[in-house]
Amino acid sequence: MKKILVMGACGQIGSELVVELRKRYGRDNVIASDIRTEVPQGIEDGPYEILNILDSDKIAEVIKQNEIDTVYNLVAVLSAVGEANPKLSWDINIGGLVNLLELARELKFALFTPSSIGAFGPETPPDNTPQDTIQRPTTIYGVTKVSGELLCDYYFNRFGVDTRGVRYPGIISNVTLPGGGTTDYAVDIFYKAIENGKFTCNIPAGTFMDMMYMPDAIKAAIDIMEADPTKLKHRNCFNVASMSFDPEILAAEIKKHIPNFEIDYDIDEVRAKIANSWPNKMDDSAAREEWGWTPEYDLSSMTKDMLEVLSKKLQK
Ligand code: AKB
Repeated sequence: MKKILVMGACGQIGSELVVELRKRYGRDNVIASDIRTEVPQGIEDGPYEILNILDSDKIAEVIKQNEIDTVYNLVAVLSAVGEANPKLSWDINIGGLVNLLELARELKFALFTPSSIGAFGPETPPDNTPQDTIQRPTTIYGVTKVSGELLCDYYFNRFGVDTRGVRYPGIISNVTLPGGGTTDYAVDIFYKAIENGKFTCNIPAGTFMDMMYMPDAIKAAIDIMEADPTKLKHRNCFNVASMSFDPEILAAEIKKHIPNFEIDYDIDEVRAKIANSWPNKMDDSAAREEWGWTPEYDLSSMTKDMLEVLSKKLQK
């Protein structure tokens, strides 16, 4: 039986991952942790620890006490916030990861750390971005993501630590809002479409990025940690994809359900520049071949589900 610790459990991915992990492995076998003292609905019904990723001693104590064998590391300063505070981004994203890698080496647990489309840069081939290609990101977030991929590879090759990870697209979800990313518009648009019938987008029309619906993001995280390790050649940086669109295509899909919906633009130059340096659409064939990755949602099924779930939630 797995004993799991989720770090960054109150964030966009963590708050939904904890619920799914508890369904699969049992409530008491999944400890949620975050720096927050107030626990969001959905994860308050199971074990919770206040943990700072920079406090190795406290993390070690919780891991030893609970005989943790798997850690999901979802703590990250995202791309746009990172540009406003590069030192914080490095300290949290890399300082925190090094702490966990050292603990994993000593205490022998498996470690999931997500990378991102942010690990690519303007010199990367933007269409069907290959699994192995040029990675020269121009954001501090991207620098931490490439460094993280390499560090996880290093700890696996040098010390045998069971590190695994995927390169996430922008994640679209309806439980916890994302914070400080470049792809956040693709979540915000749904709230504004339902509340106001109108959305002002901070990313220019014509900017394509990979996106993924949360149930697929959760599936990717769990499936890769369950995968047969002998089949994994890329371990820490699998491209995973399910849909790619620009704001106009997403708006047109929403209009099929809300015909009067309107989009206009007020561009955030920092986010626009970041988005422009990222791929349009990744090739995820390595993940499909090495551990059977298959997403369940496309643009049309994601949009339908988002609007249904959010309409109910926002009515309350
Ligand atoms: C961001 O926009 O910073 C994140 C990401 C794509 O990693 N959502």
